[in-house]
Amino acid sequence: MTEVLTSAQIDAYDRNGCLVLENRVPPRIIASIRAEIALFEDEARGMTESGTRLDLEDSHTPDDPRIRRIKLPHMISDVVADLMRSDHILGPVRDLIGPNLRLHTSKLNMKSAGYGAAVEWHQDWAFYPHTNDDVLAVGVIIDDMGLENGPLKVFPGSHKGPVHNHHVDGVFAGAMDLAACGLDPKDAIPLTGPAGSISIHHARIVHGSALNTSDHARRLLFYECMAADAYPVMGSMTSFGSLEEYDSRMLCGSPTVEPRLEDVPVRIPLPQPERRGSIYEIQKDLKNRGFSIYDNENA
Ligand SMILES: O=C(O)CCC(=O)C(=O)O
Repeated sequence: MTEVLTSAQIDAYDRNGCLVLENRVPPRIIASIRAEIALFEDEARGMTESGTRLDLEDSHTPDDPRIRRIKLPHMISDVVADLMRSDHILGPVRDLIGPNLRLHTSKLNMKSAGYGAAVEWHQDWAFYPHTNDDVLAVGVIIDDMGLENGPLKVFPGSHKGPVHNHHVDGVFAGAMDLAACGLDPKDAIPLTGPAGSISIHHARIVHGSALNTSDHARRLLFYECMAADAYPVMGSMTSFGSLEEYDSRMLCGSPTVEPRLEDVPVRIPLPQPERRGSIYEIQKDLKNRGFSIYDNENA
């Protein structure tokens, strides 16, 4: 018995490591999230550097505010927190990885019209390996996501492959060199859909997205979560101070202190680069960039 997904959708997720569910979040919730974003845009005016709530584009100035990411939006926006705990999000996730779910993190990637930053190719799993790979990210599409505005792109089936090298000169750089990993960007597919759709991608799938050079925004709200019995491997970028704090991240079902151990490939994201912070900062140390050499058409 499933709540939302058909067996064909579950098979497709298993095979490809990704899914798009169109029109999953009601328009009134999307409208409320857009209204919240406008408040954060006001907050960014006058800021000179990224802070605990907002990650700013390199081209940001206090007079021309440019937000790259709203950090941990579920902690600073009730509408984002309520959506996270709703069946709109948790229904399909329970169908894929079971009834006991824990939040890893949330983030709202802004990718604004004309300049929104690229995210280099990577596997989330390279940042936070766990004892099993029932770990995924739900992306809530806030603006229509098409080929032109830097959609999330994935390599279908790559979630069943290796965890690729995300190090440069022996330091974790949060991104992979596609050519060195034997992958051709032409094999990546875009996860497009109208606002209110959700994408789901497996933590091991190779993915990334190009600059948004179009004239309309591409805002994507991520909830990253895992089965409650997936525990971070030591050295993972998942941190938790105490079991109580870890269990406060339960989204539904029951926590456990018995991790499920599966035969999954792991590379530890250590040593960490001196430049800490968001994925955008960590990826600055890359030598070979995927998205400066491939445009939206062929990336
Ligand atoms: O916003 C995107 O297009 C990709 C984001 C992503 O993969 C990440 O933040 O880890």
